[in-house]
Amino acid sequence: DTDISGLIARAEEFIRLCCSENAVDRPPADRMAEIRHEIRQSGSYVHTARELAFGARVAWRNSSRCIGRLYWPSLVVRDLRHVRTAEGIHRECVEHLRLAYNGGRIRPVISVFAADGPDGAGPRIHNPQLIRYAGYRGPGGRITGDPATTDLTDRVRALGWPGGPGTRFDVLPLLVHTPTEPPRLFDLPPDAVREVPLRHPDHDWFAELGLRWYALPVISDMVLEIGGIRYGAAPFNGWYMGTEIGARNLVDQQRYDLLPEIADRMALDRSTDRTLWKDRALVELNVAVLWSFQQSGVTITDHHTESERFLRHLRREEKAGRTVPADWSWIVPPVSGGVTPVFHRYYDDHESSPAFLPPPATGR
Ligand code: HEM
Ligand code: NRG
Repeated sequence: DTDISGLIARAEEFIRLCCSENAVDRPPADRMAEIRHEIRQSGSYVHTARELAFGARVAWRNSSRCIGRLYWPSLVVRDLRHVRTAEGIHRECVEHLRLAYNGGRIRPVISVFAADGPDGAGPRIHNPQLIRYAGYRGPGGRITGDPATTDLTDRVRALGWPGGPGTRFDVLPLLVHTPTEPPRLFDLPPDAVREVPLRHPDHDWFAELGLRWYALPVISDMVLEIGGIRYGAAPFNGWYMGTEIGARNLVDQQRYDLLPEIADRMALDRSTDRTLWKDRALVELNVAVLWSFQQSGVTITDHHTESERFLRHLRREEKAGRTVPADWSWIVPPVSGGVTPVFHRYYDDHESSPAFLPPPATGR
């Protein structure tokens, strides 16, 4: 059976990696014999806790789009493979938010729920992140909230979500699907959803815009693949780099599209691109994001610091004899690219395993 031999080959590759980085408790030949036996008996195999923790950390290390990889060895791995019910997943996601937030001193955490098995997919979280704002479709194609989530918002409404208060920043419920239950919705308790109101250190009018963002980016729809085993529900977080919020989420024309409003408050001339009104508004918005998170005591990083750290990461990995796969177009920050050191070089990019894979297109 090609499935079986394919899985054995992926497992072997992974166990070899564990061995070469001293993440094994037993001679790898013994462990492989056990895995082969288990796969032939059941069609799958179960990672040890140590293999899981190492595999999750290496999946982060292999994420070629991530600039934040310096701290990969310290990822906190929550082994929740025994959790299979929608209710259990919701409960542990709420606990994840609390543990990761840690009073504002954010810790990188991953919660790994039950894996896919030989007879089909395991649990899935359909939200792209545990915390996201709703995007409500209104009359005339106008959208209230985050236009990136209109499809998910439609979907949870069709499943019975009554909708939030109707602000631009209503937090969506979790949509959890397990093999044994219909899709289920869960509200997040408000005290688990920490947010930062956005203000500007020099412009009082900025607070009047009523902008905010959530503290924790927890990606929840990617598949963690380790040694041929797929964990379809494995939400993970680090902390934000300011530009993700201040140069993309609040700025992209297909997102909150706020530059015109900010430029008008700054009394900039928008009659021509050549006044650089977009650039000037962009800088002040990014100042506001970084300053507000800092004032609220919530971990955030700026793109200059994070670029330096990433180069440190490259040097450290090369010293350890490893190449660092990296995707230039994702690593270079969306503002001031050329004044960060990550801009001025090329990178190797290649797919490696363990990995975080994009969500399977066939949503259940
Ligand atoms: C992508 C920063 C932690 C895995 C990114 C991006 C940034 C970033 C700026 C690009 C996002 C975008 O342009 O939309 C950071 C920072 C972290 C951190 C500052 C702080 C510790 C983590 C952790 C993991 C991770 C803990 C996994 C365990 C990824 C992956 C992507 C990514 C898989 C690509 C996402 C995609 O394809 O959509 N990260 N990250 N990162 N990061 Fe990190
Ligand atoms: N750009 C997305 C988040 C993507 C991942 N970024 C991180 N990941 N910082 C956004 O919400 O803006 N992380 O695990 O910390």
